[in-house]
Amino acid sequence: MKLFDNTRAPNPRRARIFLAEKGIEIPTVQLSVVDKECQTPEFVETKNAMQRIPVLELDDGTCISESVAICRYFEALQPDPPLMGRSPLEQAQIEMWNRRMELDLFWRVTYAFRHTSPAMSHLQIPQVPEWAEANRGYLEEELAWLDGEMAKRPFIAGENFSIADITAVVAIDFARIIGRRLDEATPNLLRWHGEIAARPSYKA
Ligand SMILES: N[C@@H](CCC(=O)N[C@@H](CS)C(=O)NCC(=O)O)C(=O)O
Repeated sequence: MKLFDNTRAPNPRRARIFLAEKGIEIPTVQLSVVDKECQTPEFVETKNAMQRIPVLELDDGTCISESVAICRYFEALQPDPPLMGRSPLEQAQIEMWNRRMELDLFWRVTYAFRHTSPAMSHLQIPQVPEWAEANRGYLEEELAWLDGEMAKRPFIAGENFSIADITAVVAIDFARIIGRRLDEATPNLLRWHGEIAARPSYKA
């Protein structure tokens, strides 16, 4: 199998960190997002009609896209260490937190970036700067709220590292591209980020 990837793009990084936590190594094929290599007829026809990476291609040619679906596949193939929960309750809680991190954090940053960056103007059509600005505001609210949550527990979804930490750390790192870095205003998030960044998988 192989992973269609880009080392600078945030969604593929989610899959790479997940794989690193599992100790799984697979070959990657690097595609350029800005050069529209996810939009070639061959890619759209045979890899992902949604024109997005990451994509996992299995040895029989089956392709799985969507970061979480790729993670789910590896979680089922290799349950240890568990990153998506074991008990029904853990699974539901991690799912809840991962969705929150994706919808209310990751996508806020993505919209703020894609709707203002000149580098994205040929990919994000139309760009709506007001939508970017609105998402910057929502992002600030989300970071303040999440800081309060992280005063209560070590990891995003509870006592253990999970896919929700991966989504959150990738989103927060991605926010640098819009000039937003964590600071002392969110000390609990800073503590959490420092611990996540110390894990070997962070460099994946
Ligand atoms: N929901 C998808 C989103 C994937 C996505 O947006 N990937 C970006 C790279 S971070 C991409 O391929 N963009 C290509 C483009 O905009 O043309 C997932 O979770 O995998």
